[in-house]
Amino acid sequence: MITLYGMGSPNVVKVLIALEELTLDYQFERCDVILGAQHSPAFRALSPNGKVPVLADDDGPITLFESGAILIYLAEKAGRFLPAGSRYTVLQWLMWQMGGVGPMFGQAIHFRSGPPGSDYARSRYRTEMLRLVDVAETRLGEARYFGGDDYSIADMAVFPWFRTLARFFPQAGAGPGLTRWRDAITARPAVIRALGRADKISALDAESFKAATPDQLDRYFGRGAYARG
Ligand SMILES: N[C@@H](CCC(=O)N[C@@H](CS)C(=O)NCC(=O)O)C(=O)O
Repeated sequence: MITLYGMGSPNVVKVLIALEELTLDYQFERCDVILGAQHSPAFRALSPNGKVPVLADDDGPITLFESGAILIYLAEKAGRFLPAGSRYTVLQWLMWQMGGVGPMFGQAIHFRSGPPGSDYARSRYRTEMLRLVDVAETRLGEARYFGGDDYSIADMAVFPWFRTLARFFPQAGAGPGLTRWRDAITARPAVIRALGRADKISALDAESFKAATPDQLDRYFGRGAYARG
């Protein structure tokens, strides 16, 4: 049995999409990162990095953190979505997502409306986010999917971040290439199932945000008593 530990965030949604696409048997275990569950010894035993997603597969057995590594593992396990003929192109775009899109979109969203005094950070991350959006638009103007002709784990990695981006920056990512690509992926039955599940998990995350104490929020955001340096 496969267990996915996570929340409703884009890095977890990537793995939900992969599991649904591959029709693998899995269970989902919510880790309430807003209230601090990722700091428990039990979770740290699964992931020394203390972040989600984490995937545990009894077959192996293996326990993995980092969504990109998890996607590669699942694709190789099932023999799908990482075609031999475009393997390195797919991995290139997957790494582009992991090293660029995820961290930069995340920061652009975090700083979009503050905190006060963060004009420099807001402009810096927004600028890099928009540059990455342009790179994606150019790629999808020349290829059907990030890896080329075939839908792959690179698309599964990038898609949830553009979905999240659209909520906060509706004008970004509205070009013809990205729109065609996003519409094609949104229509996939496995993606519909994954997003349905993700939305229910996100509703629980939203409740945790409301229930969180100021101290729990400070810890989650690495600020106040938890700021270092
Ligand atoms: N590069 C990692 C990023 C993981 C990550 O940042 N996870 C966030 C949720 S999307 C998290 O667990 N945050 C909790 C925390 O930072 O304490 C991946 O793609 O798996």
